[in-house]
Amino acid sequence: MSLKKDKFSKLDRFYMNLAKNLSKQNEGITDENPSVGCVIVKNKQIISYGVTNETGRPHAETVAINRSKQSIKGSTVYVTLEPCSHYGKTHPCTKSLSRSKVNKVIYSIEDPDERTNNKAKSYFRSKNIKILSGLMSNEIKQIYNKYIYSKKTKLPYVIGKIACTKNYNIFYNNTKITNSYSQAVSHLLRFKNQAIVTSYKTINTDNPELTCRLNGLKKFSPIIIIIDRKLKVNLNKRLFKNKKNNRVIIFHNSDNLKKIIKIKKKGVKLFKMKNKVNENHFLKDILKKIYSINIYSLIVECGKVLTEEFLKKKLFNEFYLFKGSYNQGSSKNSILNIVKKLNKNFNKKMLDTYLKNDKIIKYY
Ligand code: AOF
Ligand code: ZN
Repeated sequence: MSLKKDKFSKLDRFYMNLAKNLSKQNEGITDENPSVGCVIVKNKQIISYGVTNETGRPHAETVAINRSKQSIKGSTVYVTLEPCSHYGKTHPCTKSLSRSKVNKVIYSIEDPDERTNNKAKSYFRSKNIKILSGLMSNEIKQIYNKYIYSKKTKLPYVIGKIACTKNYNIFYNNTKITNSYSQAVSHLLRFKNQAIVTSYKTINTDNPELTCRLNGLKKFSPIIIIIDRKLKVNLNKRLFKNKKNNRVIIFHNSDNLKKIIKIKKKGVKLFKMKNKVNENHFLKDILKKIYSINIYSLIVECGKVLTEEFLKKKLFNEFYLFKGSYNQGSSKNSILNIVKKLNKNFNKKMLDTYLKNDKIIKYY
């Protein structure tokens, strides 16, 4: 029996693994663009590396090309994602690499973006540059699962989140029911995703800030999207006092001109949804619109009603249940129905991180 020879060497794996780790560095802060890692190797030495820049540009390959202190002619380039071939906000990376006369390109997975998908191979071949793909593709696909889902379905990847007491009650009025470790994880979710979706009710009752308050990371806070069909949101709340109002978007269905003018004065963007007729598709239509404004990942952080609505319509891709360590509250604030549905519809696992006495259950 003949064994099929692996087209990749141990060293290829080593360099691609470095590129993979690099790509994780900017995950969540490259806007709608995926965070890509790139390592350039010449004469068995790493001569440069790059990761997609904050806010998505320049791309990883350009960062690596520009960082190199020596010519990259004759080198091998390892990239986690197929180098782009399209003219978007930046020049195609395929062209930049070919112009630099690299010898070989190894990328892991194909870019699902239609503008560039599966185009790099024929381009590099036409330029006599060796090209291989598929290295560590199973692992690297995991990193881009939100991006791939979003490009394929033309919808954002939706992550639900809710916090409850040990006996499954939620509280209003900003009472803390989970500890500071849980809160750090919830802020990490805000850091890693582009937007937060919430309801006017949550704004009016909890008065949340909805920022990422991990040390030094506030500038990477998500865009805030409020679902407020009848424009009932209270404009005196904390959210409208800070200067980031241009990062607040309200989806509504109202003709209340007076309120519309007041909201616009605050610098908040408004999107009016048409489908009064088909109430059933309201959330899905909002998600489609959110994708069209270049948001590919979001967290839904709201109360019982909107969470249940998302759940009923099967719009969550994954869900985090944060559970405090005390029995508190009253059963009128119970989310047991939600928990039952989550248990029925998803796989679950306990989050593997230190949380003192709290628990976070990931549904996926
Ligand atoms: C790469 N390297 O580091 C990234 C790529 O609007 P643009 O011009 O910035 O293009 C965005 C698209 O580029 C994005 O949808 C994806 O297809 C690709 N991302 N490509 O060669 C990178 N981040
Ligand atoms: Zn590119």
